[in-house]
Amino acid sequence: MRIPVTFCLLIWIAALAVTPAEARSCGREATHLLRTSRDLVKVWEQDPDTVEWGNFASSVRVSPAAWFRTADDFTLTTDDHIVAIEWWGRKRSSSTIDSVRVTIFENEPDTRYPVPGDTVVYQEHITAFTEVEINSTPPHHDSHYTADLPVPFVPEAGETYWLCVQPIIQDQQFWWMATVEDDYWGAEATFTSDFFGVYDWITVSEQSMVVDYMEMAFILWADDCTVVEGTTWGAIKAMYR
Ligand SMILES: [Ca+2]
Repeated sequence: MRIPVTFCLLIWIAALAVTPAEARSCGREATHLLRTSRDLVKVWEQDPDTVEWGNFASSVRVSPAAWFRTADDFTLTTDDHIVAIEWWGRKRSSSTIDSVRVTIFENEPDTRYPVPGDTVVYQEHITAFTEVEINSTPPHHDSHYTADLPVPFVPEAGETYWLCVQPIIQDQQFWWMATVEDDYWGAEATFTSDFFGVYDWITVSEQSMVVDYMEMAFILWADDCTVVEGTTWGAIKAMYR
């Protein structure tokens, strides 16, 4: 017996109508990292160095006004939608982070070493984040931070970008924590600051008198709907190193 095409179409539409919403949403409606980690995919991972505890200034101090920017590079092989990030850092116990400015720059390869370019491709302020202390050496405290991005960042596949994380602090300082050597990728972290009169990006080791080489600790999470199989951190690492 032949079954009419229109009948089959009606059956298919009816099946879609009874499919649970979460099965079709593909995680896009649930982007809070701590609640829905099963819906997110780790696409970039530079873990913190909890042996040396290296760090470098990266923040906006409200009073007296000063800014410090440390940035590190990354790339993704597809246009994954980056919806959440993790980072680690140090601050004094008396300091409270008001919000966190996340800036992503284009890459500028045509200088004596790669640095962030003039073009800002993403900038948002995070007002909701988690802060979990992992080490205490008073008056300093090292913590692990987790946050959703207010707006997803959609990179162009294969492009290199620079991430800068700057907590906004009233009267103190924040230092972004360094990553382990095994997770080094691309170029060394770079730095600028009006406080130090450094307005052109230079490497952290060039700015510092005590740091030989440094890259920063951060993790990028993508919405699982946008991740293509084989494009996770491990695959990228194997491809480029
Ligand atoms: Ca790097």
